[in-house]
Amino acid sequence: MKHLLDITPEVQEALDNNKPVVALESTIISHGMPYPQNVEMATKTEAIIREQGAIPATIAIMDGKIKIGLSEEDLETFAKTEGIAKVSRRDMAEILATGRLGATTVASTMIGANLAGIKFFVTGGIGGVHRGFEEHMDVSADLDELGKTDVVVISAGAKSILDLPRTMEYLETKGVPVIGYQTDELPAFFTRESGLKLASHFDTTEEIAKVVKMKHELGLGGGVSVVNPIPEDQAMDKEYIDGVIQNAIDQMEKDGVGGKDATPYLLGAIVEATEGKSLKANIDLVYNNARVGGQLAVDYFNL
Ligand code: PSU
Ligand code: MN
Repeated sequence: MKHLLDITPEVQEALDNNKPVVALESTIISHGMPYPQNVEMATKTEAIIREQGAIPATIAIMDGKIKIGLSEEDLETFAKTEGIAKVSRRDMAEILATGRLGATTVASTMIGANLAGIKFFVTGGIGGVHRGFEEHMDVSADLDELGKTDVVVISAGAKSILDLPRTMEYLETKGVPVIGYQTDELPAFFTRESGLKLASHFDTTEEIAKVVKMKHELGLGGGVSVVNPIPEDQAMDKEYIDGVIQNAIDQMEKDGVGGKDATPYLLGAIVEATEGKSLKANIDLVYNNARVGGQLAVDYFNL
């Protein structure tokens, strides 16, 4: 299916010569943040990956191809075009077949990265088991993708819009290592703590690179979740943000929103309720993930 990929020459050259490449997603641009902060975030994240010595490859669907590496113009398009499809595994074939623009989630970015041969992927937060699972059974396709697609995803954990204990149980069932970077606790995106202890944690990216290498040698398949807490001075007050999130979930239920619209709805409501404070934290934690993810990719290729 290589004909379905449109890889930039720079990324292809890096892949051919065993140089570190780091994938980035486009749903965070089109549906995760408002314009113009989203395009600034996307551009600077790519620059930070480069500073670490790796090549960034933002992934999206355009013109019937999975684009691996976007131009500045493409980033701008994904940042400001209204109505771009949010594409998870389920939606990929349709959006490719109809030639529409598609912003890739963690799940579909992992699929694109894996098809291209990219082993590392930096984002903000991953999807998970939504609160109220017993009623609506909303589990992000990101979790199943982590269970089967061999890409390392570096994030700041998952937002407490999700049911974090059930998210961890699900990942354990799927055999996904969740590795803390300089923390023994699952970070909850805006905050460093969730109260959930991790089975695995390391203080250096070199040690994590060795674990990833061993997993590849074992041929186990499936992904790895590396979780990197938001820096202390950028973290939000836990009680404050938990209150904002609870209000957003209550309002969402009243508005009858669910399915694939749930996550974008909640992200938007949180930015609004915090008057942009959450947006700043969100952007800062992506930069922090880009530093750690870029370093991890470089360390892996130096082993
Ligand atoms: N969490 C965030 N920001 C995001 C997302 C999640 O803090 O932008 C996006 C990612 O693209 C993730 C997707 O893959 O939402 C999950 O959506 P869903 O819950 O519908 O699977
Ligand atoms: Mn869902």
